Amino acid sequence: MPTDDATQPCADVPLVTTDERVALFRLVLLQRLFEERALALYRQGRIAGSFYDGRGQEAVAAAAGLALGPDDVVCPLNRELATHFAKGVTVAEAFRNFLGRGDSPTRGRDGNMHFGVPERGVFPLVSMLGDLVPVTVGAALAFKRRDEPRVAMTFLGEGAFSVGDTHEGLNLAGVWQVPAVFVLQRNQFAYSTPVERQMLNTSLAERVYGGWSIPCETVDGTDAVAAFDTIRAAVERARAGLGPQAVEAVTLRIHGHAAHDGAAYVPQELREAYADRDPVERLAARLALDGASSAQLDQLRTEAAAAIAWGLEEAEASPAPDPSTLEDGVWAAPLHGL
Ligand SMILES: Cc1ncc(C[n+]2csc(CCOP(=O)(O)OP(=O)(O)O)c2C)c(N)n1
Repeated sequence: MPTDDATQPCADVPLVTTDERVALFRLVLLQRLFEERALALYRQGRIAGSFYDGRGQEAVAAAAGLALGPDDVVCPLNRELATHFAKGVTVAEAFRNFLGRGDSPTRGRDGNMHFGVPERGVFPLVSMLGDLVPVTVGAALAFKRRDEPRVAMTFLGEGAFSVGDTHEGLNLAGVWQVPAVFVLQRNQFAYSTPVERQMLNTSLAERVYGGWSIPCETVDGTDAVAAFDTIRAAVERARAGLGPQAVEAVTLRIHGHAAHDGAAYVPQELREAYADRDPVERLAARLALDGASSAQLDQLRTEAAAAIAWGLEEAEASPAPDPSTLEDGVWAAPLHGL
């Protein structure tokens, strides 16, 4: 059974508490520990396909998820597990998906991050860069037309800025003044391409404001508290009818594009610049400054580790997909003569 009792870690607890900084810490820890565990599973051959993680980006994923209300919707990318958790996706559900289980969100069709739980406001990932922008704008347009006080959010990396759908979607968001929030994950690279080799004006905030008059603040993406304040303000402005909003979060993607990529292209100076800016440890230091004792911080780390272990155990007990369901959800146009 889900429980809020801090002494009883449980995979099925939505992890938002009244203390937002503690909630943020729980979320960044969950993403960090989940991904470390999942990477080990991938290396053991237990996760099919490839494996992508968001090390270095957890603060923004957590902040964005926590800034949303229960009726808001979000289209996360592949480095935003903390956003899923903030919206109530459980650790067990996420592990089931990665392990390709029959009762996972994608019912075993995907062994990775192309999943969502739409009834909790999390739309599944579409891999084509930029394609979630028009999806988000469409959801926000529906909220506006129905006069509902809801917000739609999505994330974009630098790579999405070279795709037409992004620009078409942002343009319409501006023209229609929809309640959408765009979180721009400026993690320095699109796959192995550094941002300055992809665009002349490397400020995503300037491009979004200059191109479509969408207000955009830039924030340190390794600082969960600053990211939360900034993203929450953007969400509330969008909800108040002030039109689409954006936040550019600057960080470094610590790992490569996926597990096969050792990120040898990241210059040493850049690595050094981020060496003491780990989002999880920065937030721990901030909590300590706020008065949290090391015993309290250790307790939160222990709870998060237990939630990961519990969720994985539950997922491992889940069944594999039933082969007789193989064609469920597959649509085929009848071809002439076949
Ligand atoms: C339209 C399209 N073109 C190419 C790709 C292949 N691709 C997958 S991820 C990626 C780079 C993404 O970079 P970015 O948006 O900066 O996100 P990051 O991986 O840094 O988080 C590319 C080119 C794709 N998924 N979609």
